[in-house]
Amino acid sequence: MKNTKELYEYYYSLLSGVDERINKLYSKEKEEHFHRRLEENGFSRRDFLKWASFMTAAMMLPPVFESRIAKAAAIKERTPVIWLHLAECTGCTESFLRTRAPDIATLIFDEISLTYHDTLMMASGKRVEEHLEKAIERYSGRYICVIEGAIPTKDGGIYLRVGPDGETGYHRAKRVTEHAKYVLAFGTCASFGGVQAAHPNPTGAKGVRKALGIEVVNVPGCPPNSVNMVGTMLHILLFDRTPPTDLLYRPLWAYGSRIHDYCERRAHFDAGEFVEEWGDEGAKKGWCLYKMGCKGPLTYNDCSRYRFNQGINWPVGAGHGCIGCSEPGFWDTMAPFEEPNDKAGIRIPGGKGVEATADEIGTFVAGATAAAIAIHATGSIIRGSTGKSSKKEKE
Ligand code: FSX
Ligand code: SF4
Ligand code: F3S
Repeated sequence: MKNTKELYEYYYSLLSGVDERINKLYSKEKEEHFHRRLEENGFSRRDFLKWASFMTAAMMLPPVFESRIAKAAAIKERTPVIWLHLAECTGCTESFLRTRAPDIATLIFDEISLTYHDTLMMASGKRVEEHLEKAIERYSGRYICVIEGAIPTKDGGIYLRVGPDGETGYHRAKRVTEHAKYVLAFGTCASFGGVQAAHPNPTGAKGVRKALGIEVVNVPGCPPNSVNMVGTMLHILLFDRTPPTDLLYRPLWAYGSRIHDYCERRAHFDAGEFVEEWGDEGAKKGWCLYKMGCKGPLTYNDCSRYRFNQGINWPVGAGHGCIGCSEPGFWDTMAPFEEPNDKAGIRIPGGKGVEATADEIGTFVAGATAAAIAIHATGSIIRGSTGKSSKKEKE
């Protein structure tokens, strides 16, 4: 957003949009049915409101949205989701299944109907293919397509074949996204290619946007935390539009600040207290992991705020530096992951290397992240959210 007026107009349009949808969809029976299901699953109305309030804050929406999100989540339309797995490890689905309030989010997604999910479906083989065909035909132009995994593009995409007919991942992704209303790339692989695209990238793996030349909302991370996936999906379900993104097409509410900005070890960074060796006194005291290779100052993501596995822990909390897994090309550009940053080619100026003071490091980091920050500065002149994300775009 360029200024307060634009921000106001943006929120106002979201608000009137959601009010209009609530008015159109509202029925007492639907709402009661939803609350009955919550109760049956052991959740009180208060638990649900707490969840709605958490998601509102996570999506960086003003508190005026809380009650609307609660209402809209309870009476939402059924929106089919077709969820494909391409070249990846399935860690993104694993992370998604461990949502913060698993059963509330799961309940909501149950109700929106996950029509096709490669991993979670019981059926296999030909039956699955038929099911996919039917889903595409029946919900054409209405479904959300979620893609996990990169798309190998070299030699006609032969390095990834899926299903009983050996269809290439490229072909499958193309035909499913062609009829989707929104396309979401969950994980760094689907967003930017991920590990498959690491040098020398023998299969020509690319992120979905680049491989297919279509509009996609990227939700990177290897894996992304569940709040980012659930929030992005919720945003589309509730507002019928994609959230504003940065220039890498990542939702700004989730990727608008750095890991370093909200890190629980940040006070130690500022005080110049660093872990110097694995297992040393500093490590035991929870000091900053910058000298052990932490890429938190270079990485835009919100793991330091929301963590993983229902908010239990996250990489830096567990004692390892952030490896920058939500940034494009992180396998190549952020490695080596566990070496002090000067060995990773992230050098502190003035020849002081790791002996530099926190201030000097801070100044350097600010310089080193200038490019990334520029992406955000420009990106936050918000790439407007859209009501349709699958239309072709020029690469
Ligand atoms: Fe990639 Fe996701 Fe890393 Fe794994 O599906 S982002 S390898 S956690 O599983 O795509
Ligand atoms: Fe946290 Fe890493 Fe920043 Fe240190 S460098 S404060 S561990 S994000
Ligand atoms: Fe990835 Fe760093 Fe979060 S490594 S999981 S972006 S803390």
